[in-house]
Amino acid sequence: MSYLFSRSTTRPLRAAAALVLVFCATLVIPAIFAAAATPAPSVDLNIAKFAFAPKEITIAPGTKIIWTNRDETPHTVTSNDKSFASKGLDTEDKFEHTFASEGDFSYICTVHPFMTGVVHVRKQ
Ligand SMILES: [Cu+2]
Repeated sequence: MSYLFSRSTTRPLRAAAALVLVFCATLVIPAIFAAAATPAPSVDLNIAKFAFAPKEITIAPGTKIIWTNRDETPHTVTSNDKSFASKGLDTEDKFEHTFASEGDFSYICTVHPFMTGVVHVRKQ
């Protein structure tokens, strides 16, 4: 009698456990793909005619800026607080930096210090 009783109760339990597993999988699997399919936002910024273009920009935290030197002359992207600094960038060289936290980040080209730019990082 006890054998019959245990058999009749484990079956529904197993079925319930299987349902819970399937339910969790339907929640977790799409979340994994969504996370993988959402890259960090990025913004392209040019260095052209001895200027950063745009010279001033506002972005959200976590955004990556990619500078590309469009001039025939080498330039750098060097922050005044030294939180980021490129090497000398030749024509079409790129430099990227991701801004994790809020703040105002001014930068210059160390070869031509009259070239200035500023990145404002603000929650939007
Ligand atoms: Cu320069």
